[in-house]
Amino acid sequence: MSQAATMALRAESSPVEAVGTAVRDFTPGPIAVFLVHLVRHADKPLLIGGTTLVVLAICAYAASWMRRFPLLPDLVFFALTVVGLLAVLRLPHPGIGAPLALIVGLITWIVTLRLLTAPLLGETPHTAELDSRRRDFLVRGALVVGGVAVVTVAARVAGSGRRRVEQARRLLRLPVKHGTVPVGATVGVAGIAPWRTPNNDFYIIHTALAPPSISPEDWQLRIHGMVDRELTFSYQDLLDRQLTEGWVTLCCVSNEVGGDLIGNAWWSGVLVRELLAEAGVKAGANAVRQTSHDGWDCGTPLAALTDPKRNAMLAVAMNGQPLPVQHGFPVRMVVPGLYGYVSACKWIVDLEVTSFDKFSAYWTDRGWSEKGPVKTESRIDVPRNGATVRAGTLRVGGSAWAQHTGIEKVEFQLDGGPWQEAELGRVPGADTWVQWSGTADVAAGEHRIFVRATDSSGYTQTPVKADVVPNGATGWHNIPFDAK
Ligand SMILES: Nc1nc2c(c(=O)[nH]1)N[C@H]1C(S)=C(S)[C@@H](COP(=O)(O)O)O[C@H]1N2
Ligand SMILES: [Mo]
Repeated sequence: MSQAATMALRAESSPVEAVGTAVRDFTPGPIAVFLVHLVRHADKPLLIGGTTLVVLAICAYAASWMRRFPLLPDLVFFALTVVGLLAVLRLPHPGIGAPLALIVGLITWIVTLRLLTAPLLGETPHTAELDSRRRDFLVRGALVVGGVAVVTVAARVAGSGRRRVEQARRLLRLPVKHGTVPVGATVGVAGIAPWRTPNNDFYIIHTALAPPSISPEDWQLRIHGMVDRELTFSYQDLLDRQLTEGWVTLCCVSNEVGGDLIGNAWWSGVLVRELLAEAGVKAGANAVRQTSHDGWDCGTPLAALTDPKRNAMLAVAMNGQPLPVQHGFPVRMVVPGLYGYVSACKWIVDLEVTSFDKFSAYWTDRGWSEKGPVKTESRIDVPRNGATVRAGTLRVGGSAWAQHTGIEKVEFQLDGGPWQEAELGRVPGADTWVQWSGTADVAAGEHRIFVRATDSSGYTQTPVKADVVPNGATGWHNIPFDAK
């Protein structure tokens, strides 16, 4: 009921989400990492579903004691409401909707429980009377179920803040290009991840249980801290400026060797270095703390944002579309060459110019490194892990990346034989991934293929395996396959 009321009231986040968030925040670092990074998309359904189940179980249990302690369910639910309120109030933007929804939920619970159980309570009846009491109970039960259904439908019809923001997003017409995939970027081996990642396939990583709903007209970015003058920008302020556009590959520090937490898109936005220059960065600063509307934060080296050769931008569009809500609508940061957890703040609202010794950010508090430059990596996309292929000449291929350094060479190796140099797709700069392809002769039987990349600094990927914690996995991606 609280959930339904949340929808009706267009609240930002529901009480269940708030409790889920609190559970997440009070979970020790390694377990939080497990939830957010390893369970990936499933962590939110798990937390929200888990919280709902626990609440339902507690309510059911309390109700089963009602005959003996008539006030117990009310007390228990009151306690749950207080927990919910505390959880909601510790959110960065609690709003009025969620607390209201909790109170609606409390009243609903008390009323429905009385309504439902009235026929069952009281003196133990004679068998004749029992039937009519049961019927009465069933009728009341049906009424409650019907009531909940009506309210839920009404809440949906009333619409949510989320849908309003989705609508505002759809109506936006931004002066941006769609980006044309450069000729030669694709090496033409079926099965390699597309060079441009469509928005719908782009990996999603964030700690928010529900992405914040921010209308462009409500959005503001504040730049403050070690600056000569504090500045505030509206969405329109950004659009009124000269927009920068370009291809940048974004990847996640928790991408395992061979993993798919990586995507390449055409981004459009405003260069942060221009905004920082207008604010006037004071001597002694070396970091920028970026904070999102939902309170997540990350620390980025100031130099990466002010470097005239690195186009760090406040992006408003992705592949020619206004940013999808999941990817940070209306504005997010994109910094070539840094892992997302130290740079790619979505739903960004605050830039504080500061120094690394003065703060620590969300993931650094949980055991990840303060600095997160992207590590040079490569991946085999074809053949697939464990595939069965036809014996003879085999086309192999995949992707390699060393954002902002550039990929110089990719080599593959079959069954411990010599390393063979792969052909590379042509890319417009150093900030994107590169497709690679090659040809191998395979006899019938079991095989294993390895890949390794060398970047433009001359570094060749190490075979030494490292875990994703604290600053990115290393090792050579390799997969087994069969030829017949
Ligand atoms: N507000 C917010 N921004 C965030 C995060 C987050 O949890 N909250 N996660 C970061 C991480 S770890 C990564 S890898 C990228 C992922 O961006 P994407 O979901 O658009 O692919 O967003 C970054 N920005
Ligand atoms: Mo990430």
